[in-house]
Amino acid sequence: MTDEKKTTNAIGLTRQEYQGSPSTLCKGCGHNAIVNQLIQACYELDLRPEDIVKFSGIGCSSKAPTYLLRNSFGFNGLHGRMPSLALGALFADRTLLGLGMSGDGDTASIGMSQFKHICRRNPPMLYIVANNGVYGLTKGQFSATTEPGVRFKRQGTSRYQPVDICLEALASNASFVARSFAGDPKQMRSLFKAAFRHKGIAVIDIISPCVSFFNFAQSLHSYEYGMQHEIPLHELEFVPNENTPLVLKDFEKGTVREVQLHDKSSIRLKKLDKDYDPTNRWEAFKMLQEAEEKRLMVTGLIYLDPDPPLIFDRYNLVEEPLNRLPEERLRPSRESLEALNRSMM
Ligand SMILES: Cc1ncc(C[n+]2csc(CCOP(=O)(O)OP(=O)(O)O)c2C)c(N)n1
Ligand code: SF4
Ligand SMILES: [Mg+2]
Repeated sequence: MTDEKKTTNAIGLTRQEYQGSPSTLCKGCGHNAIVNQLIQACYELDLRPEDIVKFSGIGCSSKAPTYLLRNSFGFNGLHGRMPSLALGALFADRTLLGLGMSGDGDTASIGMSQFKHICRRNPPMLYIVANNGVYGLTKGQFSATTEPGVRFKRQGTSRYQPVDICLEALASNASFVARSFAGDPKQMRSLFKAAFRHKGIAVIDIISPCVSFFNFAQSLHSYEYGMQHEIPLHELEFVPNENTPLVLKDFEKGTVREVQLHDKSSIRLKKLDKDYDPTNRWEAFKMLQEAEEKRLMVTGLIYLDPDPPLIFDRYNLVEEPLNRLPEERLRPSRESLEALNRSMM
């Protein structure tokens, strides 16, 4: 046995035990790089696979949950309908943590309305959009995130302004919004760890090149463009709770900002070029708008509300998960139904 196979984390699991079936995606596909970092983040965070529930829609990106966490529950839904599936399942069992994986077609084309509504509801879930700017599974049609002017072999040219997934998430009140690049494994891993610890939905838009249909050097979704043009907002590090001070620290001599999450773990952000405060929603809008105008690939933690209400906090729910309640406790009594009917007369 190799050392990696023997080494276990704090709950006694090896990295291998976080893997799934072998990938059937193309060699070099960005989605594979995302899966690898998800496996690593879950392993390093000591998450129990049985406490995670995976969701996806349709697309190469939506196949990806099969390649990790073989012992987790998983639901593969209809194209663009992952959010309603996820909300239902997470509402039924609120001991679980959601991991959703979708594509730019699945989220920003057919699934846009569902996406916006799950953002505003804030369930406990990491929602990844593996954004390659193309429909990969159906062999290369342009999607809602393709930049205008690009010529595809068979589909012609995309004519419209692209949808910015981070802007849409922010406008829909998502409580954690980030962008990353499949060619930047360290940043992805830190963001995934922070996202798993976040209280609510964490939307991460990951530029994830499709090497078979849209990896042209001039495309904003290619490896070459990302490698040459990625502009990280900051250097990110996730700090587990035991080392974290209880206050929100500001820049220390203009270099490091620590943003604390609700469980007292934190994200340490090392300033690179400019000061950037990810807890300021207006600053996030402005930054995204400027990046879009100048066609910049800005990555990092874009927005964070460290302690937002979860969807469950807005309902008067019993303590136990709904899926464990016996039928007699789920069924309203005859008297309560009659009272309800009377109240509506
Ligand atoms: C209702 C419906 N419409 C269309 C399709 C065909 N279809 C399957 S995957 C897909 C696009 C997937 O693109 P994306 O979500 O970007 O995933 P990728 O393959 O690029 O990772 C489409 C249009 C479908 N399966 N269901
Ligand atoms: S077609 Fe594109 S998106 Fe699909 S697996 Fe291949 S490289 Fe990845
Ligand atoms: Mg796609």
